[in-house]
Amino acid sequence: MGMHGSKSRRQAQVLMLGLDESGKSTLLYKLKYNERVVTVPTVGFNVAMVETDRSSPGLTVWDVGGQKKMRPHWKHHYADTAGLVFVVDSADPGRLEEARKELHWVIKASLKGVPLVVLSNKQDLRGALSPEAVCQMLDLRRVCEGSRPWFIQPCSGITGTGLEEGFRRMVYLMKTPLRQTQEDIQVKIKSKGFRITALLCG
Ligand SMILES: Nc1nc2c(ncn2[C@@H]2O[C@H](COP(=O)(O)OP(=O)(O)OP(=O)(O)O)[C@@H](O)[C@H]2O)c(=O)[nH]1
Ligand SMILES: [Mg+2]
Repeated sequence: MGMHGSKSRRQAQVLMLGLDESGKSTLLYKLKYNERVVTVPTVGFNVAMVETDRSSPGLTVWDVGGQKKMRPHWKHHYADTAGLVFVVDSADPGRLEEARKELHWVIKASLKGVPLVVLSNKQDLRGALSPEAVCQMLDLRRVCEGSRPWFIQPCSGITGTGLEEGFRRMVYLMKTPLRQTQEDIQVKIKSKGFRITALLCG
């Protein structure tokens, strides 16, 4: 799947949320341009079209600022959202409870049934929590169980590792009925040289 610029393809809207500093803008630039950029906190949003394989819609990814003062604006982006990407800083466990609250707030209030991909970002940093640990701290299984397809993907917005996989997974979840994804339970993914197990759907 080439994650490059797109012109006249069908588009599906993907909303990318997460706390400030989780790395949303960094990873979007890396995915789209394969460039490392010096970011500033996003006030408002960035938007980028990300191409997928020919049989799938392209993705229009909305990266909305995550600072506290920006979070009340998240809801203005819910309409027409076909997929939610929630980014967390896996190397900052002290903020995972705040991330959990914000994520639960978003998906309990709205975006019913919309597929969720959690990007367990900053895996390049020493001491980054594994996706399984992040999954537990976000209480993902319980909050998504039976109601939405979901996946947690380890990644790094700096090295680019795991980014295409995460968005490819989003395309898969958008195209696949919930029942089928529930059967597709254990997906082996590689992280930091170890085989780890990520759970697909609750
Ligand atoms: N080591 C490391 N640093 C990262 C990674 N992703 C982002 N960063 C750094 O984290 C900081 C915040 O990144 P941003 O992309 O601006 O974060 P953001 O989520 O867009 O923040 P807001 O726009 O305020 O919501 C920057 O200093 C990035 O260089 C990563 O995967 N690894
Ligand atoms: Mg940003």
